Amino acid sequence: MKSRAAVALEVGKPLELVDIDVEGPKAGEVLVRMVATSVCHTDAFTLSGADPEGLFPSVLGHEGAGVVEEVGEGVTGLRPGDHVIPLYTAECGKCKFCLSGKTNLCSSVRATQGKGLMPDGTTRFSLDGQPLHHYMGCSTFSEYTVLPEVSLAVVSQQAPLDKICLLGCGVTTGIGAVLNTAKVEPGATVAIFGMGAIGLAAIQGAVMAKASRIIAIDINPEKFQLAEQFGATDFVNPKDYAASIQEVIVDMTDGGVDYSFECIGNVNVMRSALECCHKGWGESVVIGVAGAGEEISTRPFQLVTGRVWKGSAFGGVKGRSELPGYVEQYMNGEINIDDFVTHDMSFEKINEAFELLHKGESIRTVLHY
Ligand code: NAD
Ligand code: AHE
Ligand code: ZN
Repeated sequence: MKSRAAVALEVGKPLELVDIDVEGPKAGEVLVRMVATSVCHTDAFTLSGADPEGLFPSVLGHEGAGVVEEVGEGVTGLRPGDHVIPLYTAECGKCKFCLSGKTNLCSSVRATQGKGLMPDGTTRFSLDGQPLHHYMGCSTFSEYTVLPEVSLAVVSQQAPLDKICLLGCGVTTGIGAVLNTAKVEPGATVAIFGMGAIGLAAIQGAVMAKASRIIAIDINPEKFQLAEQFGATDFVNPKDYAASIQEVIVDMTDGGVDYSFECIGNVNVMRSALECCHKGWGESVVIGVAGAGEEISTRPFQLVTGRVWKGSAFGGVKGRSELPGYVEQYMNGEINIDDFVTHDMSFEKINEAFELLHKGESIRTVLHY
């Protein structure tokens, strides 16, 4: 079938709006009609070429929501008409990772997903006969996309798809990193670096966890108004200080924070985030994505003296079993998604959504098919 899509043909170039060919779902796969998608910093980062693992040409996008159109042979957990959120972190429930009870990372489709292919090692997308790569197992920048069954969460039909699409990455990642990965406890002090969707969602998670002090850090002071609305208590622009940002935070907090979160993807800030943690117990969670091959560093003494460095993918959330609950929490008013949507536009304007994100003018632009 033909599908409207925004294709990343080359590194660093705007996406091309074209009609691509999409093959129907094979065994264990599902054809989904996307209704809404947003642009996450990770899509922009991949398109920029800063991550050497980025594959081209490809159909990017991993934060979306849609409706099941057709299921392939052997698919039993979903049927046409189901409302779904694509998962870049699958959940098969059977692999060593899923059975460990220790992680949300699932190995069932990860190897082929990383190569931009479906689990059978082939692609369902092509343009004028030329194969296109899938992206993060989702490819939400095509109106019709094909995913493995294990990469879809079935959610309430009552929930607006143009809002819950943000649970496909940004909102879930930030909240989950605080509640699942760090397990922030009531009264704790928290520093959050980067006030994009991920950082703002981490603020929301810290409020849910009843943190006593939530320090919002960004070099763009325009972001602080929303940070305050989400519940941050302190606002720090590193550019306002001669001292390092870790020194500033340590001074503000009688020796450092209990928890910090890096939501930027800058390895130098990752170091600052670790080093602003309190001696003896402070924990820092890396959420930001740096390019493959980049490295973080600190003095081992930072760890010897009790600070802990962790990372979090999709907020530690197991998508198929836990994401429907996040949707319910949104419907009950316990999770705010609406305030992340700073812009709404038609899918055809997708390159504008990338520009707004680059300029720091949007949190999330929701694109409607
Ligand atoms: P964004 O671009 O919307 O926000 C990043 C923010 O960081 C901006 O407000 C920017 O002004 C700020 N910033 C940039 N450099 C800074 C610095 N040196 N000091 C302080 N602030 C600085 O991005 P986003 O969509 O919120 O994503 C944030 C990061 O999280 C990205 O690296 C993205 O790839 C990553 N991410 C990771 C996961 C995961 O599962 N681990 C999921 C989603 C996104
Ligand atoms: N290619 C990069 C890593 C990319 C990365 O860390 N991706 C995040 C999701 S970002 C969503 O916006 C993730 O969850 N990774 C887990 C996984 O299994 O990919 C590199 O450094 O290699
Ligand atoms: Zn993302």
